[in-house]
Amino acid sequence: MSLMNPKVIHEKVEERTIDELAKKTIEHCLKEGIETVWDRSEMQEPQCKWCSTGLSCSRCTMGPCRIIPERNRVRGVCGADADLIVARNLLDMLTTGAAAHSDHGREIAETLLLVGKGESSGYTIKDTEKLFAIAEEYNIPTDRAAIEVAHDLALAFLDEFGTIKGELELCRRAPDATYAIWEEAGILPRGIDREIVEAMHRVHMGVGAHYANMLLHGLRTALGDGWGGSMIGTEVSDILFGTPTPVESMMNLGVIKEDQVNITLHGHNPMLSEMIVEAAESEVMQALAKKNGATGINLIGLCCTGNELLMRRGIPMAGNHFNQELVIATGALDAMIVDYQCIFPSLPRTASCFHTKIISTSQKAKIPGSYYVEFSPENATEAAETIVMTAVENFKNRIPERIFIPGKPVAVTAGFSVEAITKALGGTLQPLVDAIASGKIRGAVGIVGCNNPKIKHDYGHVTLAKELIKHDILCVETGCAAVASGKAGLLTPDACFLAGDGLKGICKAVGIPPVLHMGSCVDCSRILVLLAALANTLGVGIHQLPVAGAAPEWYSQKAVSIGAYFVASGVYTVLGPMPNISGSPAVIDLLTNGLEGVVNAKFAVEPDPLKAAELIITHIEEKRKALGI
Ligand code: CUV
Ligand code: SF4
Repeated sequence: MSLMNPKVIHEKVEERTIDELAKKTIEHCLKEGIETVWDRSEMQEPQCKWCSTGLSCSRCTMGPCRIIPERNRVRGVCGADADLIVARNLLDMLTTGAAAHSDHGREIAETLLLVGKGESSGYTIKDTEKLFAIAEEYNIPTDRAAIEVAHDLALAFLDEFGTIKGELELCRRAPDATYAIWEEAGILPRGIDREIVEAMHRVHMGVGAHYANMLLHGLRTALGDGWGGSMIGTEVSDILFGTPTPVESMMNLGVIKEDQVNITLHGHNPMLSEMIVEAAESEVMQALAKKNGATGINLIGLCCTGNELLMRRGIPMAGNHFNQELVIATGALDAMIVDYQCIFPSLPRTASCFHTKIISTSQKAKIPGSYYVEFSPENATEAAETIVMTAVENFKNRIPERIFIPGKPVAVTAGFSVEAITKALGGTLQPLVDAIASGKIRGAVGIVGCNNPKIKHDYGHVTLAKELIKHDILCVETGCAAVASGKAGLLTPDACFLAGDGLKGICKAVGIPPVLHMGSCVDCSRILVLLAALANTLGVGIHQLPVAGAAPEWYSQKAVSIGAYFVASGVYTVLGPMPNISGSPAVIDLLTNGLEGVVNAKFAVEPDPLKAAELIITHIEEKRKALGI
C-alpha cells in the first residue's frame, strides 16, 4: 500500500492518460504501489542531455565520447563531429526498426514455405485468391494446386531478403513517378537484408563520414522495410490467416471478464496468436475451462498482435502499448502470452504481484521470470495447447479480493484492408478519388505509432484524429494510434458526427467510420499500397497526393523506419516526440527541409497535436492546389 497523498495521485492520473479506464487503473496502481511505465519515466528524470540531443557515441572503445562545444569538445576521439555522431545514431536506430519488422516478415514467409512443403503444424492457406494474385506479380505459374504456388511464392518472398537481382520486386508496386524518384536519388533498395547490413557497416567507425550520405542510406534501408519486409509480413499473414474485412468488436480494459479465463496475446507475429485462438476454441480447452470453474475462455489482444487478431477475427482488445501493465493490474488476467517487440521486460515483475503468468515463446525474446514455451511453425498446435492449458489451470489461483475491472468496453469497427476499403466503395477506389477531387474529402492522413510517456497517453493520437476529421480529412490508422482511436470511440460509423459535413456525408453513404483501422505496424505497408493505388488512379506520383503521415506518440526504432519510408515514398510526415537529433542543426535541416529536394517530402516535429493538425491541413491544401483541385 502506498502512502501517496490522494491529491498527488489525482494529479498524476490526470497528467498520464486520457483513457478513462486507464485512469482508474493507474490510480489503483499508485495506491497499491504497482510500478508502471510512468513511474519509471519519472525515476529517469533528468534524462541525459547528450544522449537526448544525439551528441554521445559509445560505438567503440576509444570512446565513449560526448560533444560539448562550450568546453571545446567538438570531435570524438576518432574525429567524428556532431553531425556525424547524430546521423550515425539515427541510422542505427532506423536500422534496428527495419530489422525488427523485416525479421518478423521473414518468419512468416518461412511459415508459408513450410506450408508449401507440407511440414507445418496446423497452418493452412486461407486466402487463395490473394496467393494467386501475388504469385502472378512474381510471374509464378498459377495453374496448379495452391500449396505448390505457396511453396514457390514463399521462396520468391524469401529471396527478396538477400536477392542478387539488385532490386525488390515489391517496389514495382509503387507508381512510376515514385519509382523514378528512388532511382534518381539512388535509394532503390537492392535487398531487404542487404540494406540493413550495409547500414550497420556504414555506422562502423571509419566508414560513413558524411551525415547526409549516411541518412540517404537510411531512406533506402527504410524503403526495404516498408515495400519489402513489412509488406511481405502483411501479405503472407493475409494468405495464411485471411485478408481482413470489416468486423465489429470491443476495446479497452473493460474487455476483461471476471467469470472467464482471461488470456492476453501481446506482441507482433500472428503466426503464434492465430494458433492460440485455434487451441482456445477447441472443445477440449473449453471443457477444461469449465472444469476449472470458468464459464469460458476470453482471448484479448494487446498492441500489434491484438490488432492482427482484431482485424481478422474480431477479437476484443485490452488496449495499446501503455495498457500492457494495467491489464495485469486488473488481477483477473490468467496469462499473458508474448512473442516479441514492445513487451516491457519488467512484465514478470508486475505479474508477480498477482497470480498472472507471463508466457514467453520466442527464442529471440526469452524473458527472465516468465514461463517459456518454445513456439515454432513445426510444433505450433502442440505448443499452443500447452500454453492455453497453463492459462486455464491458473484460473483457480486468482485472488478474488484483488480483482479490479475498471468499467465497460467501447464498440469498434476494424478490418479495413485495402481490399475491404475498395469493396466498401463498390469495387474501385474511384469514389474516394472523386470525393477528394470534389473537395468533400480534403485528403487523407495515416496516423501511426506508439505511446510515449513524453506525451499524455492517447492524447496525441486522439486529438489529432478528431481535429483532422473535423476538417474533412479521412484518417487511416495502424498500431497503437488505431487502438487509441478505438478506445476514444472514433472507430465506429457513429463517430461520423465528429467529422466535417463532406467527410460525414461520404462515411454515411458508404457506412464506414471517419477513422479507418488498417491493422498493425507492419500493416503500414497497407497504407503504402493504398497510396500507390490512389496515385495510379490519378496518374501521379505519391508525392503529389493531398496526404500526410503522423506519429504523434512514437517511441520505437520501428517507428523511425516507418516515418522514413513514408517520407521516402513522398509523404510529408509529422512526428510528435523529437528524435534524439537536436545536437545537429545540419541533420535537422536535412530532415525537415533538404529532403524535399530529394524525395519531394520531408519531416516535421510538433508535439502539440493541434499545431500538428494545422501543419497537415496547410500541407494538404497546398498539394490540392498543385493538383488543381
Ligand atoms: Ni507494432 S511499435 S508501441 S506495438 S505502435 Fe505500438 Fe505496434 Fe509502437 Fe509497438
Ligand atoms: Fe568516440 Fe568515434 Fe568511438 Fe564514437 S566511434 S565512441 S565518437 S571514438
